[in-house]
Amino acid sequence: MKTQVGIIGAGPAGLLLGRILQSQGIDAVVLERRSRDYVLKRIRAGVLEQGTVDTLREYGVAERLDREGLPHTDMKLFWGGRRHSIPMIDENGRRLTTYGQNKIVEDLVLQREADGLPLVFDAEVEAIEGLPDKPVIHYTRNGEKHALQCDFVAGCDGFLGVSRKHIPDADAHSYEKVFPFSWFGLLAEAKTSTETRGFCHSERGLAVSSSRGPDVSRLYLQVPPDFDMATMTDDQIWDELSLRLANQYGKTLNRGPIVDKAVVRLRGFICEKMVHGRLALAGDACHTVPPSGAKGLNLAVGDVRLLAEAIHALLVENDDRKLGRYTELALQRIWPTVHWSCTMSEAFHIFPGQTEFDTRRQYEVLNFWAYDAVGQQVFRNSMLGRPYPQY
Ligand code: RFL
Repeated sequence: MKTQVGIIGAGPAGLLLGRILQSQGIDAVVLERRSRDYVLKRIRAGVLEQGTVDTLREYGVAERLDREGLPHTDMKLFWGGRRHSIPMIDENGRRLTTYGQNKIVEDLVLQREADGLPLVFDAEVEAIEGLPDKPVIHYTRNGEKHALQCDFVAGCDGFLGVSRKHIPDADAHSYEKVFPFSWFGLLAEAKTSTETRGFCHSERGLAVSSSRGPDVSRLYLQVPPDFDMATMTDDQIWDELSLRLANQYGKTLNRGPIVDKAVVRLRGFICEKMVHGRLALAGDACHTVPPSGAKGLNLAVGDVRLLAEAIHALLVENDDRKLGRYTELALQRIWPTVHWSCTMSEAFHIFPGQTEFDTRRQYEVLNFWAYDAVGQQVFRNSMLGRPYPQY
């Protein structure tokens, strides 16, 4: 088999890249190790920057997002027994929109299938041979081995993927910080009350409540790093959420069946070497952010926009200058965004051995964001996202 661009991974990065390349008349094959059903049901991100929404519109995959996305113009932060609201719309009308990553993935998968373009599920990529110039992707599907010859390979296979391993010295160019706690992510069939929605600093640990639709809540609890979710019943989960998010504010959480649970370790990670010959990384394959900034998906979209332009220049115009600048430009967005996500993590979580002094310092950071004009701008602009770098 042969194609112009072999895309490893059918997450938001790989699928969106496929869509942009299609609009540029470039052929691609998307290979995904998981089943179709698993990919469509995977619950993850949901807070979209305006740039992400605009990009999905630009490439014609925002029809349902425009119908079902929930735009918000402020963000609620809770700490020290009070709720605080920070305006979240800027002078250009940019704001955040909540729309599940699983829906974005589904929209892109359905579009790709409707267009009759190759998207192979259950295809586990094992190696990329022939780098730097003549890449061949080797993958296994239903026990059979396949080889895909490519003019270019895009590694969009997430933090645990294989692509990064094919970048020489990737480890030597990588930076990582692992936080001493995890997030317990929950999806519940329960209406999210506007009175309990927001980011909460609690002495029991962070809690987050957000809405994913009229009758669906997305909730998170800070838990110990080695937390075993089997140790908590659903009633205990709701009790803990209530203690952190509602009780001390005189509010009540709407409860309902919990339909999805996952534990994720918080880490910041950046691999600064994103290109090797005709292989380039995008999205979580080259950076991971703690979810407290709600940035991972949004960063992936920024990478893919740049990468698609570089691939077009290389394959259509035989010009490799954009690819040569891809890493530098992507990093201009990645580092500040990783910094912001880590800053949010540091402000909202209870750290092992935390003292009252540490908590008061966190309150000062939160006060600055909520009540200082400069702080409000820092918070708003960081949440709304940085502009996309241009070649
Ligand atoms: P993904 O989504 O991990 O997709 C990678 C795909 O590659 C496949 N794959 C392979 N395929 C073939 N062969 C192999 N050898 C392969 N190895 C891996 C995988 O099966 C998978 O399908 O990476 P991508 O596309 O870069 O997208 C990144 C985003 O998924 C991620 O950054 C966000 O989900 C992060 N994130 C959030 N981001 C936001 O922008 N806003 C949020 O509110 C937000 N909340 C979150 C989050 C991530 C979370 N978890 C679970 C990590 C909340 C959570 C809890």
